Amino acid sequence: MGKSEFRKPLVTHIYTADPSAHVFEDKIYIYPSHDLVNEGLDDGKGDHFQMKDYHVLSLDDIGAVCTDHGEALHIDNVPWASKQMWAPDAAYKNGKYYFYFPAKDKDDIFRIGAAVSDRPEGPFKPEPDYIQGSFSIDPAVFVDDDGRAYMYFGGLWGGQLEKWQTGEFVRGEEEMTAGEDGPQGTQTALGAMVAELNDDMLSFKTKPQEIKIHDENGKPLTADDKDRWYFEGPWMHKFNGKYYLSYSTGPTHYLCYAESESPTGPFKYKGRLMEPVVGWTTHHSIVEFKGKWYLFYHDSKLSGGQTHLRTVMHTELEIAPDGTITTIVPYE
Ligand code: FUB
Repeated sequence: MGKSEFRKPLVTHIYTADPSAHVFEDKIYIYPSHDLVNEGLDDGKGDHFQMKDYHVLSLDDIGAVCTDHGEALHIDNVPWASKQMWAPDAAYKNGKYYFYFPAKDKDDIFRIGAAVSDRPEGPFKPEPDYIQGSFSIDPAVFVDDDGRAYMYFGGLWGGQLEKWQTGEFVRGEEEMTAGEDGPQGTQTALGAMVAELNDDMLSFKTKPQEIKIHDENGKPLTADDKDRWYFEGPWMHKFNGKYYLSYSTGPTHYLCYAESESPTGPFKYKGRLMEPVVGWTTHHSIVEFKGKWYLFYHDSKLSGGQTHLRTVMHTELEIAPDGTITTIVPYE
């Protein structure tokens, strides 16, 4: 398939975003957010993202018609959650499919929940409480070749990551502008968090630790390095034995990636994965299918640029033997 055949909405009957793609049962399953039209304010704190449920999509093959398997989980069935079901992910282990999702709890604090199914498309049965020790948004679960599973998570501003710098949630002033309570200027930027999961895939084995991304001189990226800093949307892929953490830079709208010898880092910044798309957020996943690599991502073109009404799509990636990814220019 050429570039023009890719890079089109996978479905148009609903708005979808934040696609986490995995190969299960020889098909590509896509776990997106389900964007809804709403009156929420675009205030930099994400209040216009008021999602209430998840649909699972799948592709039998590249170029096939995308199937919507319908609602896989609704917020009304999650006892601990109050609102804002944001970017999810899924994993397979021990004969079960695990679905991970962030939502605000009854105290307006983002937590990460888990739900289980026998089928990749769900429906998923949520656990009664969120994963203890979890916080912030955008879970991405990576199961390594040795069977160990890691959850990457965390997002700034509306995702509340900077409110956890002391290890406890510090609410801050209501009128505070998004990001004011995080590191500034030449201070070290905050990183994504990583925690190893227990074999039950429903609890943390290790306390979440912050991932540092270093520049070409071995120095951690700083808060003013906004073309390269970590903002949200972590994803992990392994290529030729090395680990690649990719992520969104938020206000500068890039997708970037960094390389490590270990799934928990430290990582060295390696490059830009994708130039900005129409819309504010970029959020992606990377998956290998039948010997080729694909990027799943979203833009806001279908909704005329409304930042909270997005559509998932995919394209092929070119990865060199040393892990370097050719930067995607989305509309070329
Ligand atoms: O979909 C809501 C939020 O927008 C996600 O959690 C972020 O990654 C951004 O895409």
